[in-house]
Amino acid sequence: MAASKHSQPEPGGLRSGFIAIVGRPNVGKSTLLNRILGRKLAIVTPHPQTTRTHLLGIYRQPAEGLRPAAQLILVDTPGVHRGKTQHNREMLRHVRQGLEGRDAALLMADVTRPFGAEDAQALELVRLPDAGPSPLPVVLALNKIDRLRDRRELLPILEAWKKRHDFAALVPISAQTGEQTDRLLQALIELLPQGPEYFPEGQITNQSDRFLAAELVREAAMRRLRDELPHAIAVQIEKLEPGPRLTRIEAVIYCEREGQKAILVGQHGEQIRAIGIQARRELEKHLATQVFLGLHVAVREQWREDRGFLRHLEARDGEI
Ligand SMILES: Nc1nc2c(ncn2[C@@H]2O[C@H](COP(=O)(O)OP(=O)(O)OP(=O)(O)O)[C@@H](O)[C@H]2O)c(=O)[nH]1
Ligand SMILES: [Mg+2]
Repeated sequence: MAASKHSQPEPGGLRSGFIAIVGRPNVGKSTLLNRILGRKLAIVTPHPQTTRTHLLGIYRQPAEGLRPAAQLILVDTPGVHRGKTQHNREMLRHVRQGLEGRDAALLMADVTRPFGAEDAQALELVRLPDAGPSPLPVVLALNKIDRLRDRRELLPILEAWKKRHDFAALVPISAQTGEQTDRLLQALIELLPQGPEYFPEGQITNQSDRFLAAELVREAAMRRLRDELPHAIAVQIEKLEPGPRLTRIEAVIYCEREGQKAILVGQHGEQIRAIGIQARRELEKHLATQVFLGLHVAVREQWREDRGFLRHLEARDGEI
């Protein structure tokens, strides 16, 4: 098996497979997914623990020159962290599921931050995924190089990482500017076996519009909030009705306390109105249609410990 895994595809053959992106919160996993796909699919905010489930993004490369035809399915996952709530545990379960049965893993680290416990935990997860006995090839992306004052700072960071694992490749990148992301992409495609087209032409994700709509509302809200509040919200889509000229969406933003609700709504409803405007703009881009967005705010105490509510959220927003 292992030998055929990395065999060259036959002429005209397709390289295809799944690669999970794993790393501590806030390293830029979702930014990289969007960069490679060339469109916004995963939400991005300045807050850690933005991504809460795993999400597939399907990238296609036509054969050109030395480049093989490829279908690379990237799996974005929640940041590996040490939170203790039921919700935190569910997020970690999504990281493990994101790694299950994949062809390789892409570990991401942030060159502006020292190696920490969460990096070690992420490395441990990709090194020994529950999925199986044979080790996955792991590529390391050292992200945010645009923030280094001097590129020579990279050398000791690279050396230290090389000692931690026998990586299939190490690539310094900037997911934000796109620097070296193509090189990284080609290193990932190199690892893919010859395989089938897993998804039909045109499909870019496994997630439904309902899921993506909830994510875009959550992104708009998280971007306007500070401190602990971004982590205390959850979004559920109550209605998503496509019409000939307009899609009607009703969404509920849940928070945990009345005081948080007051902040979310803002004075005279200013905050919730601003969230709505931002979310509607993103939804219209994503759905390529006009959108009417109705937003409601509700309190659900301790929802992060409420297994039933967490399941309910996931089931309602689930995959297609
Ligand atoms: N300067 C710089 N900022 C970046 C880069 N990549 C991502 N960011 C920023 O880092 C923050 C986190 O990015 P995300 O893509 O949400 O990170 P993530 O790893 O998906 O985070 P979680 O979903 O919380 O695990 C955002 O503010 C991004 O704009 C980069 O290459 N350079
Ligand atoms: Mg993310």
